[in-house]
Amino acid sequence: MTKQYTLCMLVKGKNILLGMKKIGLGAGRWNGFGGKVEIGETIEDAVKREVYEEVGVTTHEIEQIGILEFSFEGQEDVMEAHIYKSQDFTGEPKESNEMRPKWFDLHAIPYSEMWQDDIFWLPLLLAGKKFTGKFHFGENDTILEHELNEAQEIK
Ligand code: 6U4
Repeated sequence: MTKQYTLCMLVKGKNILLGMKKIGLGAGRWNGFGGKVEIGETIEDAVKREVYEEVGVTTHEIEQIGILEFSFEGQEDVMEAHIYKSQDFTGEPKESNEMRPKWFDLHAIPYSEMWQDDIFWLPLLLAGKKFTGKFHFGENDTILEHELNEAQEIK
């Protein structure tokens, strides 16, 4: 089954706000903010809710950048991650039970402590490009196969 998730990258000037995931999927890695889309909620509402819940920041404008499918060897469920960017948000980033936030210079993004797919698509997002793709993971969340394409618009 395909389940919908959100993932939002918060960018201000030359910096990006990432969160060290403390629990659950991707724990121990720096990540954007997001989670499952709940029943009865639009994807945009889910992005805004998760960003607020995880880091205490209110997003005013969000832009859809891509859709990525994440799958894992031996698991039927596919994560359909809706990737967003926001450069217009307010509020002081605050640690939550899920995330410990930290600002990073755009030239010092900690890719070696992030999901392995991020180095493929985050540079595109930061360059103002849109994309769709698929990443299939094996043991230790290592990429076994992937495909990534730039897109004019995301439907
Ligand atoms: P629960 O446990 O129901 O509260 P929820 O907080 O809704 O879960 P969570 O945090 O487990 O969901 O969602 C996973 C988050 O991790 C989403 O924002 C998507 C993100 N994510 C998953 N796989 C990823 C990957 N390969 N690369 C990446 N982010 C990923 O950059």
